[in-house]
Amino acid sequence: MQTIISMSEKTNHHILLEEQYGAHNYHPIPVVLSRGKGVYVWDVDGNRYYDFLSGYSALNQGHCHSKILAAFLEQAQKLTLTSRAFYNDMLGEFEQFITNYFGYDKVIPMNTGVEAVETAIKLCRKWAYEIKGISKEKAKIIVCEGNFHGRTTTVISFSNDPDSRNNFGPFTPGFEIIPYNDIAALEKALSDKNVAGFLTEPIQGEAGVVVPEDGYLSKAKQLCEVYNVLFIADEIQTGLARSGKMLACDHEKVRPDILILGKALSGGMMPVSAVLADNEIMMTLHPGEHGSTYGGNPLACKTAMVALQVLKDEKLAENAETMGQLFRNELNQLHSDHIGIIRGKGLLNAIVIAHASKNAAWDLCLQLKENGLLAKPTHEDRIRLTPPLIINKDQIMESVNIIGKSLSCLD
Ligand code: IF1
Repeated sequence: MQTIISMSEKTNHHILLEEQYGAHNYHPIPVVLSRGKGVYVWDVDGNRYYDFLSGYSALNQGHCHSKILAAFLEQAQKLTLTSRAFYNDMLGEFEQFITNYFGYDKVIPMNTGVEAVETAIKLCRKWAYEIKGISKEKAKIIVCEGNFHGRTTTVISFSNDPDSRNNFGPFTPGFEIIPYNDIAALEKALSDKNVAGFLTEPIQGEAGVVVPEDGYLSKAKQLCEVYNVLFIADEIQTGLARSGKMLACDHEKVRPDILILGKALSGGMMPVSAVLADNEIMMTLHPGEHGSTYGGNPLACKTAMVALQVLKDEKLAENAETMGQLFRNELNQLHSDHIGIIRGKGLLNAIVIAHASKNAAWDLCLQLKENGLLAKPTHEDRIRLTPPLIINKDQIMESVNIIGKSLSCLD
């Protein structure tokens, strides 16, 4: 059993419990958190940190947002789950709220992000056979290299990340991988009459915040219209104000045919995801053809409506835009030889470490932790930096100081 050294007794205790009794499918930064509020989290010894991971963008509204928490607690004492065997007084309200909020005819409420991605894939295939007229079992969905859409067997079937795929086969057919940010490759792939959809992240998160060139999304959408293919946007990580607009697709005024949301849809309270589309697509689904035990539960619906309202009331997209620009500018002002690339949109950013040794990003994250900021590498040389969208100027400046001070560990 691994012995954790130079950790407090409390920290060591919790880490060893996970070591002993939990599967080892993660390699966390060695810190044990016990409280969160706004942009901050505290560990079991009372040390405070800036949270620059934000639950992988599930905490856009900040930890334990008072209004979202109040709604959650109020509903939790009334009615949490009915299943879809019966109606309840929250689901219809939520469906009306979120379809008006994003401008679609209908929504399918789900729980985790990957369930919403799976739902979008099933919807796309149903539409392909029953509306577009593709031959049965022939529907193909185009995806991009470097994609991350979740970890179910079908979704990893179209991943090109060996860690996500190795020894999990056999895989689900019906997907073609093309290079990201490559319009020519997309047009070539779309010439296949069996193509039903193009599934993409507007900004690739796990790949290390890869922002496509301006115009990529709008040209991709136009091509999908020409070839009668559904443009499916996975905005689970990029959406809900993270990129400086309500949706990352909004930067190019692109309206996806199928919009996938998750993570911050509940403000970090519980898993809530959703798939939005218009009637031509949605009405291909009939009773008994898709569902989920917790999908659309009253607790999720109430929580999500308040979480969405907070994004607008607190102008979090605008704040993400201005604080993101400040953050990238201040990082540039560090003029550190260790920072190769700074990239991102809004408060979805990453740094790529120059001349990174094997553990450079990990070592930097350990130093950041010692200096009061939590982040985690996405790869050996890059670190995603995604604080809650409520962060203010002073907190950005203090965080950049912490990053600047910590970079010296790479000297
Ligand atoms: C882990 C990554 C981020 C997502 C996009 C769908 C999903 C995710 C664009 C699935 C989930 C999470 C999963 C979590 C870590 C985190 C992650 F590192 F895995 F890739 F954010 F980049 N589409 N991303 O980012 O949503 O089913 O998890 O609710 O699996 O370690 P989920």
